[in-house]
Amino acid sequence: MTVFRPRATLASLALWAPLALAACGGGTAGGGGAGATPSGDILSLMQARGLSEADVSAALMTYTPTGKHDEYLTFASGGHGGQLLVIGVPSMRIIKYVGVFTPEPWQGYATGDVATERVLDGGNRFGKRVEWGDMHHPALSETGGDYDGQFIFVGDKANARVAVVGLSDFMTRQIVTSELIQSDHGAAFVTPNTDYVIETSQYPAPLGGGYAPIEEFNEKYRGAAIFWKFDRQRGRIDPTASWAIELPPYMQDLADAGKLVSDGWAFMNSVNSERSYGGNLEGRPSLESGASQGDMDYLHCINWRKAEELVKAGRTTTIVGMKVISLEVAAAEGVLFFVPEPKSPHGVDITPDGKDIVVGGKLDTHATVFSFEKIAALASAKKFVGKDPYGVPILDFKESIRGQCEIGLGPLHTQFDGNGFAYTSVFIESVVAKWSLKDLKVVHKLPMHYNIGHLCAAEGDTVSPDGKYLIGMNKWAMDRFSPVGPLLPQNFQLIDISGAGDMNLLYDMPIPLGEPHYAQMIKADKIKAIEYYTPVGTNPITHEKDPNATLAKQERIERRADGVHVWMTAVRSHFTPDTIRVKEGETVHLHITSVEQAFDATHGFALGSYDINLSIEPGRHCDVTFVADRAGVFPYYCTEFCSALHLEMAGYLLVEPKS
Ligand code: CUK
Ligand code: CUA
Repeated sequence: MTVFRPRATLASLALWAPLALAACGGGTAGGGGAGATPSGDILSLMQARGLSEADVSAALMTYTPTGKHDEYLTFASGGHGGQLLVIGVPSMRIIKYVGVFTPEPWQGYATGDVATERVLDGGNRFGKRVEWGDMHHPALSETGGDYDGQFIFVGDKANARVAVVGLSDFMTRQIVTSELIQSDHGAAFVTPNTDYVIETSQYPAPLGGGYAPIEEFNEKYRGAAIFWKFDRQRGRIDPTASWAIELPPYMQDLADAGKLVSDGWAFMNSVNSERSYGGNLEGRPSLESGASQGDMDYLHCINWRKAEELVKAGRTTTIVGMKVISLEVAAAEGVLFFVPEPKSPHGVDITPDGKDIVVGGKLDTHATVFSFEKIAALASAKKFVGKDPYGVPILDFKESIRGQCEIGLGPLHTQFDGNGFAYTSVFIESVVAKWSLKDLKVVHKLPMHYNIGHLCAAEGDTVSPDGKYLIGMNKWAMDRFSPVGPLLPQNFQLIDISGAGDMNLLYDMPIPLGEPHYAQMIKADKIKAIEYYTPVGTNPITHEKDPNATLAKQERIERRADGVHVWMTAVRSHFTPDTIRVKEGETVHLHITSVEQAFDATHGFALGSYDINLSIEPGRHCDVTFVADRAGVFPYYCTEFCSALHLEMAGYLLVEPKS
């Protein structure tokens, strides 16, 4: 049994001294230090729970007492769950799920509510609704390269969609998609003032969604980078002002926008310069082995400011409604350059000063640090070592890099603190490697459990990262949590990176949803969320008073040419009207307004068998349209326990049979 002796780190915790004093029932004031002795109560608690001194130290750094808020909010992708997760840091409490690519009944998102159904329909592919998405990379809106807390954008890899989520109410406002591309991965990434949201395809296919035999892969299959124009005033992407650049049929991977000195450029890496397209039952090598034959792939460097000029000058062709700069034009006009990068790279991350581009090697043991200054100089001097088969100029690898950091097995993604250190996830080795950007030397490795993918540091993608916290987003959980069958959660591990030296593991948090890929962590006080919708009857998508908003005493039922309209209000603890009579086969339009203006006084509206569930937050207006095609008696009720008479907040839809 080890005797508990507070270390300097423990004693230096601001929380520690008061806790020790309180626990000792007063004790001697004297600034904590080595003199602060834990009470018998704390010692026995530690013994009973088998906690070490390091455990208690970690607990003190993450424990967030009742009523206290977290310093940071992390927005994590919910992977193929299609939802966005909001997590408090350092407590690692899940605060919200935001329905984005998937209907979310609790929020009344696309489960009958017309406004949100339309948002989801914005992402329809080839005329069909898609009710799930594979969310990979959230990107907070930026002003001057810093997160501004207004919006967050996310990409759906499977269906090539990008969504806009408003952070005044954490609602998905818009989903856009272009059939130009059939998948994405380099999405979503924003330029430093959120002029553009970048979405880059992953798996090459004929542009626009047509068919071409796979044997014509090199000739007919292409990638593309879409630059979605964001209209901050309207809080919407403007598809008509958006454009794309055609790319060769390599598999473009992650992207990042330049900042400060490299503002105006975007970078994305790629795998499969071999242009392997599989066929392992047809006598060709499998896609995977064919794609990893060569030693180098291509880092794509895009001068998007120049591309923007070409678009303005009309140097585009239009494919499925999207203006596209052809590969030929992009290569000839100095928009697109390639730099070789080590075998099967994965992450590409721009340093906070915008000077360097860090690429993780995946099948290489290095993080390669490319110099923007060198790349830009070679590009403008037209100093090329050759061209790829599509005429894209290639710069010399050695002349483009500042150096390489020997990281370990399988470096993927990199984040930064504000103190000159980079943190790279090392997938195969299952560690986070902390290394110095100055001399490119690893200073510490912290084991992860297990197989880390992305990592996310406080304000980590901005021009001024905070350091402090890092989250390792681990792909496997294995023995970390209670067994729950073969499908296990993933494990987000919170790491203290505040010190100049070693990193410290603080907390394990299971993520029982999708496969979260990436996250961004923002200072919580940057987010100005509303407490309720005002004025009463606000449509949460337009943020304007809805034309069908219903105030108290305006409730009514009218029969019109297009069906039965019900203008309804919800308030603690009744719906008005609470009796709705219709005939079988009639179309029913419900216009429901919560006339509440009280914080957290949310009502729900569930109409079972008709597949309708709404969340009617205070002041929110919801519309529903359905055909009453089943005769019978259908209760509707409030799904949020809103008051002592919540159970009585109900009514009946009476559908009278035709005959
Ligand atoms: S990816 Cu998942 S670990 Cu989609 Cu950014 Cu690298
Ligand atoms: Cu309203 Cu329960």
